[in-house]
Amino acid sequence: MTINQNTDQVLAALAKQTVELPSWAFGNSGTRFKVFGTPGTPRDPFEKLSDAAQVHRYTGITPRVSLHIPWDLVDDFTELAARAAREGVTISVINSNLFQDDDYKFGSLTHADPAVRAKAVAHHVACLEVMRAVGSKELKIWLPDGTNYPGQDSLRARQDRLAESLAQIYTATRGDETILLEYKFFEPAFYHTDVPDWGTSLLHCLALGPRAKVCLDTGHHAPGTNIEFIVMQLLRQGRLGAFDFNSRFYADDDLMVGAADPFQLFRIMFEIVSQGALDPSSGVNFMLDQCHNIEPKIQGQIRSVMNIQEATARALLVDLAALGEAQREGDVLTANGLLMEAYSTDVRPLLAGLRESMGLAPDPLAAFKASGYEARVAATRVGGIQAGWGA
Ligand code: PSV
Ligand code: MN
Repeated sequence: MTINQNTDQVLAALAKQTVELPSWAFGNSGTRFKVFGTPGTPRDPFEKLSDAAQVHRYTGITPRVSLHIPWDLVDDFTELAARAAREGVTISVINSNLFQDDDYKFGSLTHADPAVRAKAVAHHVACLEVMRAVGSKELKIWLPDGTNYPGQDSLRARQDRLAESLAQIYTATRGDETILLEYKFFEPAFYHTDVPDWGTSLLHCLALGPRAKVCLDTGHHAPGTNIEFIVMQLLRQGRLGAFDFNSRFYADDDLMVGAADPFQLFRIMFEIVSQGALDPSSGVNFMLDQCHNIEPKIQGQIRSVMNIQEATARALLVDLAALGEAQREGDVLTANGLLMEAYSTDVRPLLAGLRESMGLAPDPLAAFKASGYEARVAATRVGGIQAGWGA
C-alpha cells in the first residue's frame, strides 16, 4: 500500500490550517451534578482571551476566538478587541444564547408568543452589533427550542414561526455577514427539537439565502451516524459553514475532539481534504466547542488542536491517485487499504518538523507546561469570581 509521497504539498496544506477556539472552554464547566473550580481560571472575557492566546502561541494555528453572548459581554468591545490584538488573536464568531432566560421556557425563536420571539430576534440584532464592534463576520445560532411531550405544541407551527424569526435576523445582517445555523437532535428538549438535523438546518439556510450556512457540531448526532457523509453533502451544496469539533462517548459530551473516536475524525478530515475544503478560501470555519471539566483547560485545548492536526495530516497522506484507480476498478480491499495505510501512519514527526519550520517548539504541550504560565495565573488571578458556565 502507498501513501501520498508529496510531503511539500502536505506541509503546505497543514501550514494554512487554522482552528478557532471557544472562549467558554477556558472558564469552569461541569455537568449538572458539579462544576469544579480550577486555580487560575479566568474571571472575565479579557483573561479568557489571554488563555486562548497561549494556545495560539504554542500551536501557531489558533489565531481566532469565538465569544458567547451574554457570557462574554463587556462594557467596551473595542477594548476587548484591542486586548485580543495585543495577545496576537482576533475575535471571530459570535454565539447567541437562547437557553438561559426564563422567557424561553417554551421556546425562543419558535415561541407561540410574538413578544418572546421579538425578544429573541432582538438578542441576535444585539449580537450583530457586538460583531460590528469587534470586526467579526459570523453569527452562530444554536436553537435549544423543542418540546418534551407529544402534543405539547404544533410541530408545523413552530417551524413556520422559526422561519419567520430567522428571516428577520437574516434581514438585519449586512452583505458580508454570515449566519451559521447549528443543529442538535436532542437536549434540552427531549421529544423533539426544532432544528434537529442537518437537513432541517439546510432547508432553513436555503430559504434564507447564500449567507446562511450549516454548523456541524460533531457531538450532536445519534450514535452510529455517518458524519462524514453529512460533511460531504453540505460541502457539495456549498453550505458547510463551520464545525463545532468535540467528541462524545454517550450524549453531547463536549470532550476533546479525537479522544473518543480518532478514526471518525480522520474520516471527516478526509472528506474535507479530498474536496479541497481545508483551504481557508473554502470558507469553512474549523472551531472547537468543548468543555474541560476535569483536565487543565489550556492543555486540553492544545491537545485538541494537535488531535485535529494529526487527523488532517493523515487525511492528506491518502494516495488519492491510487485510491481513484482502485475505486474505478472496484478493488474494494485496495481502496480501503489505502485509507487505512494513511490512517496508520505516525504523523507526529512530520508535525514536529512543521512546527519547527514555523519557529515553534516541536511539542506544544511540553513547551506550554514548561513556560510556567499555569502557576503564574494561579498566583495572580486571586479574588473576583471565576468565569464559568452561564457567566
Ligand atoms: C449546544 O449544545 C452547543 O453545542 C452550542 O454550540 C452552544 O452554543 C454551545 O454548545 C455552548 O457550549
Ligand atoms: Mn456546538
